[in-house]
Amino acid sequence: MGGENEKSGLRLWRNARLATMAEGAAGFGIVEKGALAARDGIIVYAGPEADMPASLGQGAETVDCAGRWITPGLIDCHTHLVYAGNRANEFEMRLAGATYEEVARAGGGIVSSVKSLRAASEDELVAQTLPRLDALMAEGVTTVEVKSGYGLDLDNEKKSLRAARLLDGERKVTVRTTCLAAHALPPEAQGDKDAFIDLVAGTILPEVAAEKLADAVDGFCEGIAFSPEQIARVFDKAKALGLPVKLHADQLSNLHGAALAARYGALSADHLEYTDEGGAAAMAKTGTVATILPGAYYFIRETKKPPVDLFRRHGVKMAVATDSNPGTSPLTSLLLTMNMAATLFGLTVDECLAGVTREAARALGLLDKTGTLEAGKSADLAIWDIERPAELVYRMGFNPLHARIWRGQ
Ligand code: DI6
Ligand code: FE
Repeated sequence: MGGENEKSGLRLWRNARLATMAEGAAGFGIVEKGALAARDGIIVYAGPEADMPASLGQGAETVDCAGRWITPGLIDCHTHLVYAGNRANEFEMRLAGATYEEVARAGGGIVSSVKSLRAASEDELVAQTLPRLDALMAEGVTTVEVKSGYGLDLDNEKKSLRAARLLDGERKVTVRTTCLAAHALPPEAQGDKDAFIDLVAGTILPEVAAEKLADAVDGFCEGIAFSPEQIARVFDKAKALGLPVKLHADQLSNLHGAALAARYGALSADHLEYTDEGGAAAMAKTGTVATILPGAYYFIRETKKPPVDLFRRHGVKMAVATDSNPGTSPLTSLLLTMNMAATLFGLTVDECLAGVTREAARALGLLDKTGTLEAGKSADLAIWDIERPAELVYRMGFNPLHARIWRGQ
């Protein structure tokens, strides 16, 4: 693959089966005998090879896909990928009977990751994060969202977000950053949640916005974290700064976080195990995506499932993500995540695949740029050695990726 060909800008993948995942297309938007052409990293054609304009075939650097499947590059729209160390010790505590909330209240949990992150330099954070990013990318991920939330003071939140911003200089992948300063109460706040929210809304968010370190703002609305009123103050500031919001909502109890997120026109509300019908209806009204995170459900042995049927009935779109984090979801496989979403929550194969492509793009506000195989979008592709799309959801611990293409390369 010569540099000259790449400079000519036109690339063609032919003899492929496409799952375009285009909105409204039935059953994955399948195109048998398909072809996809991209110019300068942007898709200019995706459809039947027989219908492709002849001009696109001429002078293009051409790849014969030998009947392999092409899907949109996968998108992990909810991760806490930047952290230091790990919490295998807490895993052992939980195996001995402690719950996630008990571990958190005993000074473990998020706060122990805060200690480790504060002690790490920006370079160390990047170095510790890259293997996790590589694991995601090895399964065809071309876009990943990365949250802060283990810094919990101005300098360390900024350090986390800067580390996240550095990742896409190190790898061929799109990184979107989210400021999750309202994740947990740091020890120095001495129990004063309102004062900490003052710091988040008054200092951290404005500085992060001024330095353009975050693409969105998130919060953790939960008994062990922040109340709906406190989150509302964070969201008011985010809106004033022009940043879209998303929320960790109703994960361990129903504080009506889904409805709160919807009220602010959030891109997504995430987790949602305890969300009720009012929450689902509110999300439908504002087009807030429900991000389903089966890794956390599995790992903390939650038993309450997110109300998938309510989301379907109300027409709420569902994304599926790893929630990759050291405490509740040390998971760096979107393929396994899809299997969990299907096996644990009953998502269909179509819903799983849409959840890690089109709907994940929607949850990041990127649907106009990626997430489906359609002209005008970035040529972010995953090419698979499979016979049918269901294999991507069906297998556990096997990676059939043949090639990963990011922005046409
Ligand atoms: N919910 C989660 O599952 C993660 N954060 C959150 O708000 C847990 C993060 C951690 O335990 O480190
Ligand atoms: Fe999370």
